Amino acid sequence: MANPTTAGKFIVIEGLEGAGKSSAIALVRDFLHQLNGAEPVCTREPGGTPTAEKIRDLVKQVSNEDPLCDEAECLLMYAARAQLVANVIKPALAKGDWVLGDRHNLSSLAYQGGGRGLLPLVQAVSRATLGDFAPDLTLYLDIPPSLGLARAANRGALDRIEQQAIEFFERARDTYLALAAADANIEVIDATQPLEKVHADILAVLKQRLVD
Ligand code: Z5A
Repeated sequence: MANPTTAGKFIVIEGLEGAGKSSAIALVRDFLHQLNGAEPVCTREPGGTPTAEKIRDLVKQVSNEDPLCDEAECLLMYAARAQLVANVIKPALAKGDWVLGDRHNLSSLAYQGGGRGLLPLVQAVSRATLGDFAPDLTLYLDIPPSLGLARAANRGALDRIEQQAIEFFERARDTYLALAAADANIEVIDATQPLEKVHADILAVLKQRLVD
């Protein structure tokens, strides 16, 4: 591919449950491999380091004896993210590697900020833990929650966050869209389209933002 960018960048895929992140990540990973001649470092959030994966288990499990309160959920998301950024993402970027993230800070703004109504807490913890650190490009796969949850319904038992009422996901989607409208580094992809069209739109954005 012509004119590859040499310094590593941090690319993130975001979207509600069932938006199609898994196949989008495979597509972007292949694109970056072709562009740079090397696989990007792939991360997922919450998770991606041994400590952050333990936190992932904590936030996903249902406990009737000790239900996770919204503030603890928010702080745990940032504890996991701080570990991942410090021990994986920043070292990889410093080496010149590309990093491809399955979710990042925008998920906390959407789910904990919009969904849980904790935006001031999310913004304060985000500033305190990440400072100005942010992805170079985020692809937000936009889908109405009713469609996303229907697509994801066949995947077995729902975790604690997946069990939230549809209004929670609607608030999260509204927040995703509002933040995307205000940030030139977030591209919205219409994920209600057939998969081939979603992928064509993703490749068009990647070519325009990373190659042209
Ligand atoms: N969370 C949070 O609250 N705060 C945070 O800061 C962070 C996360 C970082 C992580 O769960 C949970 O944590 C998540 C947000 C919260 N909870 N929720 N809800 P996860 O990592 O286990 O799950 P996920 O990230 O939500 O989902 P996923 O499984 O990784 O991917 P997906 O995008 O939801 O779905 P998919 O597997 O790619 O696609 C679903 C199905 O739809 C599949 O069968 C596809 O073949 C099909 N599909 C996909 N695209 C299409 C199109 N275009 N047409 C037709 N069918 C399609």
